[in-house]
Amino acid sequence: MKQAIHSGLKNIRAQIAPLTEGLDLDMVEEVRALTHAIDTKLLTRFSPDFPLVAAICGGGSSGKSTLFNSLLKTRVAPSGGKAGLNRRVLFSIPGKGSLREDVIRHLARAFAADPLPLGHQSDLLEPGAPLYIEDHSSGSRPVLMDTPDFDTGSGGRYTNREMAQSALEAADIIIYIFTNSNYNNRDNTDFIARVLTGIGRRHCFLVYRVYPSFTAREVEAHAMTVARGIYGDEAREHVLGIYRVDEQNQVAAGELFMSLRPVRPSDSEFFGAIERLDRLKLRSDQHAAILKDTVTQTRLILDRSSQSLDLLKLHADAVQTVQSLCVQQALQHFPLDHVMRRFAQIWSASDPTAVKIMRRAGSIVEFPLKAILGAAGWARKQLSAAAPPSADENFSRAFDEDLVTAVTELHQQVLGDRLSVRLKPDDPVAERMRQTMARICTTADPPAFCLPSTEQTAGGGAQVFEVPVHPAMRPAQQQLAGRDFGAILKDILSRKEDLLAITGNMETDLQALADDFRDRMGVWDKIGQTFWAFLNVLPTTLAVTYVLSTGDPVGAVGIKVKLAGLFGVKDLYALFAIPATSGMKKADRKQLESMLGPIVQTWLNHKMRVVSDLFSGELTGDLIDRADRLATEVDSRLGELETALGEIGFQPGV
Ligand SMILES: Nc1nc2c(ncn2[C@@H]2O[C@H](COP(=O)(O)OP(=O)(O)OP(=O)(O)O)[C@@H](O)[C@H]2O)c(=O)[nH]1
Ligand SMILES: [Mg+2]
Repeated sequence: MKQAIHSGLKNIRAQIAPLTEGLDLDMVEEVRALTHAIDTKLLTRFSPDFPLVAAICGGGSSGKSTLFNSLLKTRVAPSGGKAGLNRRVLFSIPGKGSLREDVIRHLARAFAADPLPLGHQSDLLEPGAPLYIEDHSSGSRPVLMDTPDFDTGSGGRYTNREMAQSALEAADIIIYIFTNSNYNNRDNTDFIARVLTGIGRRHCFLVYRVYPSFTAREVEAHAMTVARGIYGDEAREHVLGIYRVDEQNQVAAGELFMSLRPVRPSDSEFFGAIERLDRLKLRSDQHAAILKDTVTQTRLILDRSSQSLDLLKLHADAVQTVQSLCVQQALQHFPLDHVMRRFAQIWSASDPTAVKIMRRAGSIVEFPLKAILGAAGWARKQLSAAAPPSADENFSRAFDEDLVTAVTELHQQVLGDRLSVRLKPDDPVAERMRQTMARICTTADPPAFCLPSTEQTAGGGAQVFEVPVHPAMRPAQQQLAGRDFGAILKDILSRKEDLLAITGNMETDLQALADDFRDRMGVWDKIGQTFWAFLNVLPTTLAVTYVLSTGDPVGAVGIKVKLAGLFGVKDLYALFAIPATSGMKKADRKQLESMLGPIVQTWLNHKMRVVSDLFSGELTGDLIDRADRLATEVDSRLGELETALGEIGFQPGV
């Protein structure tokens, strides 16, 4: 085998199981079969004179042990009695010395247990490691295997299937023996088909134990039913020979060995046929077939894994998005008094002296703001730190409600089977989700949400994405579910003061904002005066009427300030109700907007971050961290697998 292929296979072997386990992919059997084939069929390099391995298999009491004995002209394998007699595999191992050691080592890989020499016949009646006898005949007979049946059992469980499966997997060719009572048993042929044709199809001899009265035509017809059951349309290419064993009482009595007769004119005498098998050709054909199937199967697992990775990213994206929507919900009400007052203090502290004097005289506030203010003295009052108590109380209550609602919603969503993400169709997150879903839904095995009915359009033109929880994230979910929600809520509410505080960082940003405004205005122009007046009139008129909205606001007397949201959720607006009587001019309104925007944005940037960090810490952080780590790991494994397939350089279907 070429070095590159060998290294590619080793890499596939190393990556495939951790990849699918990490993603909790429902492909356990496929992965097992693949790694088993790589281990036992591809990575094992044996000498060219290594014998073929032929498994005699079939249903219970079909005559497997009798055939094994007949081929070897011995009576070591126990036969007769109840069906399901043999509980373990018996090998005939040819030769002596190094070849025998080679064979044993190779067979051990297939069975995960070293074959032991057969001590007593009755050992075969107990489950355990495979046993072997030595075959000292001359000629190049394959290693023969007498195997346990695969159809006895009760309650839907087959007693010996696992052992029978390992035997079939270890074989290069199969000798399938059947009787008139089980030749059309689909369950049996399905089983063989699954094991035999899963990775690297293998050829077979068919042996029909039949009444002497059956014609050759009948025997061939029944045998072809079996062949089609195993190989489907390719039956003829894979059947090496069809033989009949006529029922004979002397055989049952142990007086005679079975004798096999070719059924079709093209079939040659059985013993000669198995000795003459072109070992090298069979093995190299089989090797190529296994390699091809390995590549196809790896590609399939890789595709399913990358679909699952998309689902994982979609899930993590949905959690982040729901969280950012909940953060907005928690910040729906803005403590405008508080922030504006602080900003006004910062602003006035940096006033030039001349302005300070004039302001005290109350002469710089112009109409219509003068009318709203009522008296110039009002402005001075606003510069004291005390807030009007009623506004603060209102705000505090609204903030509590918002916070509890947001935390409850986030908690419920993150713990559910699916997340409902409600977005406007032109939202960039919606676009991203649509793209990911489209990619997932065009794969061979699309998940349930690809059904058109699950993409709903909700009221207000919003679109609801139903995003399922990724199976690999269940443990993180369960961990969160195990925590006391009341305690989480209490914890979050206890941080309320921190959430509302104007922290050092925000202070710095507000200061920078004030400097920026001043730079743009110049020291002593009319805009500057109006600006200052606005700053002071705003808290009383707008305090708790601020609403954060993702919708396009309608309303004649509102001021709408467009803001940047979190995680790209767009169309975020702060809405301020302006008293209809204020008689504000369009130009004033424009200016008010340009002033409010940056202040609200500064507050929002800080608070979104703080609330978001709090929600991450209490609710979503672990899940998102795990999803991120897994996604990184899976990405790298997928890359390794692509490289490995490139090294093998074998295109499926070629
Ligand atoms: N009459 C007759 N009986 C046979 C013939 N071949 C096998 N038998 C009998 O069929 C029964 C089952 O044979 P076994 O060789 O033990 O069958 P097996 O497939 O190994 O059975 P398990 O190991 O139990 O799965 C025994 O009683 C055999 O003597 C035959 O050619 N003619
Ligand atoms: Mg048997």
